Amino acid sequence: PVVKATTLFTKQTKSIVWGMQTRAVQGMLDFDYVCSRDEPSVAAMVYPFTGDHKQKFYWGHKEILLPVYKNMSDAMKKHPDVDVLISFASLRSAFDSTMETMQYPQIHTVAIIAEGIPEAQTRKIIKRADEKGVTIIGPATVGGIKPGCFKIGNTGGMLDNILASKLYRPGSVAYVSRSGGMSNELNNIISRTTDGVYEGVAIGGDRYPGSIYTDHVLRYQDTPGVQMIVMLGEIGGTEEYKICQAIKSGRITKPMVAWCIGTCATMFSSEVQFGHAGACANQASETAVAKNQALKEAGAFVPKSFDELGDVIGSVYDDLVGKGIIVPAKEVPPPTVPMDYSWARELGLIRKPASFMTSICDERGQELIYAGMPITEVFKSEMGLGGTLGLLWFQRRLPSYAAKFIEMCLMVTADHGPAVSGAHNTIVCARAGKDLISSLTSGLLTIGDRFGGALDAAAKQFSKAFDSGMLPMEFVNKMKKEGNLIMGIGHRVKSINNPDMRVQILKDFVKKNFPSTQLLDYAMDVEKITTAKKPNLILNVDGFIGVAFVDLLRTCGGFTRDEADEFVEIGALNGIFVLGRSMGFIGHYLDQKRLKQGLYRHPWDDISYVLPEHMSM
Ligand code: Q5B
Repeated sequence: PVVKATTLFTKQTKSIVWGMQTRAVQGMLDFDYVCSRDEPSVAAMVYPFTGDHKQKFYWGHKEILLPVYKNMSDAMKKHPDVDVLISFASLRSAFDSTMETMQYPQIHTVAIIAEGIPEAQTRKIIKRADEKGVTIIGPATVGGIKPGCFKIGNTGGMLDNILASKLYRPGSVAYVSRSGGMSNELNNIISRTTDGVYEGVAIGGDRYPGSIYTDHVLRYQDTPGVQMIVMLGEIGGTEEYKICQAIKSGRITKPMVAWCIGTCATMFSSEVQFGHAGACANQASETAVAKNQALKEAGAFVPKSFDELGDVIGSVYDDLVGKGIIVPAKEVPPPTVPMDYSWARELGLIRKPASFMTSICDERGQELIYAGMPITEVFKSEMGLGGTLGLLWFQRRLPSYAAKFIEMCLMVTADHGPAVSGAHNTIVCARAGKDLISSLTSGLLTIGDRFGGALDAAAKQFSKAFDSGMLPMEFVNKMKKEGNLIMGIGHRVKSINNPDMRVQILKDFVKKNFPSTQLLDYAMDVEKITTAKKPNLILNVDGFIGVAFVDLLRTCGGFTRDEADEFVEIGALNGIFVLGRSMGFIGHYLDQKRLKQGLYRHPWDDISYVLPEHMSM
């Protein structure tokens, strides 16, 4: 096999990240920045599922753009200085993409993060890597870190952890572990007991890791900056014995602290498979206890238990400092990296006034919440459309008669034929070739005082008169004297001789179910007076819903008087007509499209042209 590099990462190392892992890339860039690197360690990303484009990242306080390539060949061609590939490819695509990566001689190191790659594929990757002189880190790993130089993906955790473990500058201790999680624990232990980590690699938990303990330990032995080595082995496999051999043969001369985790396996009567695929002892020599014993006998510093690992690392380090082999460097504070807004917020370090406030619906959690009620509960309680509207418009779980009344209002206002202003507009718009939303809104925009939008005004006028103790006759006369129409009174086609059944249906229900109908009774007394003047001056559908709704809000028990008045004030009641009639307008739109109706042009004979006479000077 071709000889592999001893130094995998420097302060100039550039990498390509395979996969759209923007958080991991930002983590690498933040690490680079606190390490005072001159340039980001990520040159580009490769993601086959989008076209070539650029992604925005932060470099300290500045925003920068990194290229994303669809094809690996383009990325390699454009970035010949890259020699590391970090693969976030899934367990399904990692094999093909790693094999492709190794076609490019510029690549010396590949980190494979994916877990669950078939062992047969990993073995092919290892064979090809040996032929090409490529160091593989992984699969099934978080990667590795070289303080001051380079960080693979998510290794070392978030920036606060990197800072706490002083991973922004090199120490004298290099480590190798299988587990990515435990590598972070080693970062912590080593930073607390020594001058810090020089380099750390997690080789991954698979039975066939792309590189083994020995590969890295021998690299560390040959790296001048490394003064002591830590190996965190584990139950399963026999790789640790190669280290024993290397110590005994004198290939490893630097002090070596070692511990194999999984010693508790001996407490079980049968064989234990730990979390990693390779973490199972198939024979006595593969147990953690046997390997720890062998390492100790070979001359490694082996603690009595994992708890004492830090103490042993600390005492070996102190000894090296005492001998003058390690001279701790002066601490230089790293440059500061601004904290991400979302993280700072999560930690409660900052606050910002929200631009929006909302109180009816919350979709952020596991379940959608309507005014405090989870959507599953909304359905379980069978509150229907009326109850749902009660939650979203009035923020109350309304009594079932109220929910039913709302539903009836929506049903009776759903449509009143093609001739009414709104439906007419919707139809004309649809026939002009417009889409559903344009046609619908064209109809909705006609709703106002004269057509369909008199509910709130009727509620206000009638309740004001009633609350001030005005007699119905006084109210009618006052409005007449002031030259004002009474909102909710009058209809173009309906009259006492042609009663509006919609109003009749609602009246029957309200009379039977509402606790009180004071305002409705008052409005009906007004109607007696107006219809005596003219039979079409009935309490129309807008007026009926308006006054009945006031009775409902005031007497259903769910609202204070102020709250009830506020809903009328802010125009909630016209919403009932708008919502109901939207059903009809959509129906008219679909109808016109289905009937393939062409462009409408109003006939001339139906228009009276009243232009001014031609004027001569
Ligand atoms: N007079 C609705 O008027 C209409 C009077 C009045 C006192 C009144 C008119 C009106 C208030 C607004 C209102 C909702 C324009 C209507 C709806 C939905 C719909 C529609 C559909 C659907 C009808 C004749 C005489 C005059 C007037 C007097 C009229 N209204 N006096 N208070 N409110 N109402 N809108 O028939 O002495 O002869 O000069 O504006 O509630 O939109 O189906 O079509 O479901 O789609 O054109 O049901 O009432 O009457 O203007 O010729 O007046 O009655 O002062 O008196 P008309 P006009 P005088 S429901």
